[in-house]
Amino acid sequence: MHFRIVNAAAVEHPLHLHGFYFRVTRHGGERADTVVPRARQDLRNMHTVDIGGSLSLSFVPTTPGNWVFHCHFASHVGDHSSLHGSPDAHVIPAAGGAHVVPEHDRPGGHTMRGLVIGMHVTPAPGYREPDVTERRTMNLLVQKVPNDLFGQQTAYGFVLQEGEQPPARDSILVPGPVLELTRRQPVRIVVHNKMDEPTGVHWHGLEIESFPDGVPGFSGIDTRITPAIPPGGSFAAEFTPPRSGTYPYHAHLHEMRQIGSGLYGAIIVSDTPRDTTRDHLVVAGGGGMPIFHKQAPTFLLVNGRREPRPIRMIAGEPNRLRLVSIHSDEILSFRFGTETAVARWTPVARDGADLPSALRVTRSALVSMGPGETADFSYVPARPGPMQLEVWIRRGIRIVLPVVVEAPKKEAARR
Ligand SMILES: [Cu+2]
Repeated sequence: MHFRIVNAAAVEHPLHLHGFYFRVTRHGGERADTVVPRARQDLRNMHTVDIGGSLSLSFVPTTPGNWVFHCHFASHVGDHSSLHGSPDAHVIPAAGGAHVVPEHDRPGGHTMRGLVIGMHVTPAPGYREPDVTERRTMNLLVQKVPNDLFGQQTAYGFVLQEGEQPPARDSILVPGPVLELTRRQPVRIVVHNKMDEPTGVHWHGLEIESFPDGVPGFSGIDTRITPAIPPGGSFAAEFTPPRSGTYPYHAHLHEMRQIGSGLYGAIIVSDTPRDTTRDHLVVAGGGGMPIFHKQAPTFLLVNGRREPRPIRMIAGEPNRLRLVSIHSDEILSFRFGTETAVARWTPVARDGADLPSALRVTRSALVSMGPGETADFSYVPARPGPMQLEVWIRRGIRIVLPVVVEAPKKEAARR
């Protein structure tokens, strides 16, 4: 499939393809259209197209079912961006009573509107979904806690059940718990909705089957469609992650409210257990309902806090930084360095996929990412001292995550 996209709107759009990676073959602006050489085409499931920009992308739809290609700004795929519900959800008398809302826009259908394209990938004859009985099971609860965000707003959050007893009704984590998965190990993530409103969870960027992909009322094949998880209900997402990398997971229903209020987290798929003393995860997202039209104040949290806990590194040792940008409605900028100088890091992965060697070029440690984008970098600190990772939204909210570089211990230095 080849898509050619022209952004004629006065705002950028972080575009996301479910189910498959694509390659950007050309990108353009007001004055030029640039061909991307094959060696520099990385695998992406997101690309932010600039104002007045254009984009050519190519992908092969290898897994059958229903898939969406959409803008990842929550305000661009919700009720705000459509005429849904006005003046009558079904028949508009002004149009002679003849305007009937399309089938997909009826109650019980999916809730995405605006900047979204639905695609049906037809199964090849004889296609059968993988049938695996032995799966590692995780129980992921979705809960709400009133007045838990800055004492004002209801916090929404995930929590993993450890052992037999479910966690307390008022326990949540923002961001959600890190889902540490092993590549090629089948999992069953049972999502239990303990809230008073429906939800659905998307495992963003994982190349899995359509049914567990998590778009309520749309994901699936033929008549087997993912339902919204009702209050008190549960949904078993069964899949086998095929690729090691860094991914977000998040609510895929009423995204503005649910992601904005805390229903987001990170998935890390690995081949071997991670050494978390030098493999660092940074999840930047919202902490409260964003305000439509992007007026301040728009909340931002880094690892769930306005004053995030420091990361520790040892001089001379290689570190991996995994950055996840998952605010519901804002592009986030990241800068790593000392207070006065930008460091240089080496990009190693984007959107969960390892980068080709032509793109693993050490450069200034600055990156901007739309909602859902992830980027991994390697960095070897040269000397001990204070460093920092800054994260900000253009209109001014800025959070500083301290990075403490320590001198190597003597044993470690001798090894
Ligand atoms: Cu996403």
